[in-house]
Amino acid sequence: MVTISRTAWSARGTPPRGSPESWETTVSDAARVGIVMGSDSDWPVMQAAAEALREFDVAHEADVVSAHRMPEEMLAYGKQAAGRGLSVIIAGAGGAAHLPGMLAAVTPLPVIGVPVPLRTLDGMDSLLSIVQMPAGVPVATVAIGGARNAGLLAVRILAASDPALRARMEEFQASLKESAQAKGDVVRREAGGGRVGF
Ligand code: RP5
Repeated sequence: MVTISRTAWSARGTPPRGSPESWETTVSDAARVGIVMGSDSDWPVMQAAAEALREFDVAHEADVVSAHRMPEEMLAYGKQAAGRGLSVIIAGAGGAAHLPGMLAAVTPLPVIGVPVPLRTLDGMDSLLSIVQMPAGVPVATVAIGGARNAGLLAVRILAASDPALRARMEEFQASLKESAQAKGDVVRREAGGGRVGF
């Protein structure tokens, strides 16, 4: 049962038939990863997390759950996340970015924080707000604007107990290696040199 999410995006292709309300419930109940953010202005950054999850066919939901503007709903989201079947929360926020830490305070699930860069301070404020958690309440913080890595880290967390997903992550890593090697080919060709020993 969904009590918080009003707007959700699914990784599961075509939405099931039915009313918008039942679609939302179906999508959110199936989600394994919750992507939340302080404002819709964070979405252009945060959608990279959703894209990464989609690449691995990991069902997810996304919504605005502001720590400062809707604190009761934020706490309810965090408290209900595990019971709703989520396994990982990705939380992005900018400025005084308290959302990831506050969610980590009320859920036993792993929380990945994404510092969203705002116009001022280049995202350093967001980064420091998220990364400097007190002992006992961890938030796995990715780089400023690093939502794609947040999505990939969520996949790795799920893959630790999901052999099929782990195999897909290994394939992905092999493809990264191939593309890095292709970049080396370009540099060596332009530099007029040969292999450098590996
Ligand atoms: C933060 O304030 C949000 O996470 C967002 O990064 C920032 C600005 O929010 P808006 O004023 O664009 O709604 O809480």
